Amino acid sequence: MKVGVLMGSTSDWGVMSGACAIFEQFGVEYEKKVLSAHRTPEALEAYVRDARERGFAAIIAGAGGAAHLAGVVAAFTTLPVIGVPIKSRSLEGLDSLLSMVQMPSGIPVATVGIDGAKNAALLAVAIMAVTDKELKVKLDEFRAEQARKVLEAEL
Ligand code: RP5
Repeated sequence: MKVGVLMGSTSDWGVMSGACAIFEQFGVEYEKKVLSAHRTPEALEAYVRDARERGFAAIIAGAGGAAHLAGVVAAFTTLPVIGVPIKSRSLEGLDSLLSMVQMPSGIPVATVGIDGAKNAALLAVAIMAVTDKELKVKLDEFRAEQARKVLEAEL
């Protein structure tokens, strides 16, 4: 199983690369691609429609401004969709967050915080770890290591 990492523009890569770094750390296969809900709607639909058949477990979608990417992805698939609102130039990402988080009932997008690509990837890992025991062990180790760092922190 793999995860799709979509973004609306190459300008989102600086943030979305954080998700890819998590997948590399966990040894999760992923596919990254730039597709836009507005600039390339037909190509986006084609990509998402057969994502389940191509072995995807979840799709992460990062976009900024009028950030409709994750919602449109969710409209075309019943795979779990995780949205990453990207900090925008004009409104600091509040526009991205609000246009992503309030999905109509029945078409969910799990929206993380502004620029929260790392958490989006960790959520995808958690979804896959429900059935993947090896990944569950890695996730537990990740949490334990994180806790250790907090408890050993010196000021
Ligand atoms: C959105 O518009 C993209 O996801 C990006 O966050 C934002 C700006 O895109 P560019 O104008 O930098 O291509 O579609």
